[in-house]
Amino acid sequence: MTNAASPLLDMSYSDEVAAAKRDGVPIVALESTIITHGMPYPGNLEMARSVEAIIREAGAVPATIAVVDGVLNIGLEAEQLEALALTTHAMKLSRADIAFAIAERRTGATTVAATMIAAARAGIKVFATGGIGGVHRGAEESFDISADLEELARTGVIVVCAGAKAILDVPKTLEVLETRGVPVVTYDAVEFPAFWSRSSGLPSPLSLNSPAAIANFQTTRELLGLNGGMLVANPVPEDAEIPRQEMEIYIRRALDNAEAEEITGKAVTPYLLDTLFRLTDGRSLQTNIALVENNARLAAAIAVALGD
Ligand code: PSU
Ligand code: MN
Repeated sequence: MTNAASPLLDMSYSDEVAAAKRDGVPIVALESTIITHGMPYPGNLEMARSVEAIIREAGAVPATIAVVDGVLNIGLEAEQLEALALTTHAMKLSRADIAFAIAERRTGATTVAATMIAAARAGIKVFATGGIGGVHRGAEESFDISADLEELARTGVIVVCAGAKAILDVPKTLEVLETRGVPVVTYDAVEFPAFWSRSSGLPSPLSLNSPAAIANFQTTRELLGLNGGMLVANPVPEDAEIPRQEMEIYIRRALDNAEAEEITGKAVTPYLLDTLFRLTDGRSLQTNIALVENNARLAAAIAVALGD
């Protein structure tokens, strides 16, 4: 059967998000690749539910984004969220293939890049996640640079993360962001954070100390006619962090395994995250959940400060 040509994008809002749009309540977008490819079940579902609850407590509405059977969902109902956390066949969608999943009626989880595209389409300006994709170590050979960086340069959404994971080449990731004109703003610290660790050893290009200042900065960029997004880096809470030196040992081992097993392309990030989960006896997952929760809180405060 071929689908009849339709002028409308197959996009659907959850009841809660539809009401928030109608009533002008601030909305925070959430990605779904972190659920399907970033964490094992049931930790993934626990994280997804707790992050949504934190956003509601902060006076905003969560919109977890995913393509389910060809429908681009902006906000998932509770049963849909649970089903997605249990799915083992979801595609990992970025700019290159989000429309493929819709056109071919597939189910897929959105990465940072695809979530930004969907959020912008739905008029949502703030998005919370854990870590962004970036320039992989050895990118001079592999050319493995996440499409997340290019998306930040072109799509006007504020992305709140815990910095770049040290599985990446963090200095090169910051260089690419600078070249592409993406502001990198660390919240309440002068050092750019490294996901599981508060420290990367690198100064943050910019720092701001309040959600209102971050909102005002993005509004000023828009007034100046600058289209792209902004990366807000929020250091992991101290009581949940794994120190950099300790993490580096596990990361080297995970990278060696990835090379020995010849893991490439889209599979690289999920493979490394899973290996680190096992090497740290699940501690990396607890840290990951704590930092996403922390980011959800800040993203909600920024959305409230933006007033939409
Ligand atoms: N970092 C995490 N967990 C994740 C990801 C990154 O700690 O789940 C996901 C995000 O969805 C991010 C994507 O956008 O991996 C980047 O993948 P790639 O490097 O293939 O672009
Ligand atoms: Mn990649």
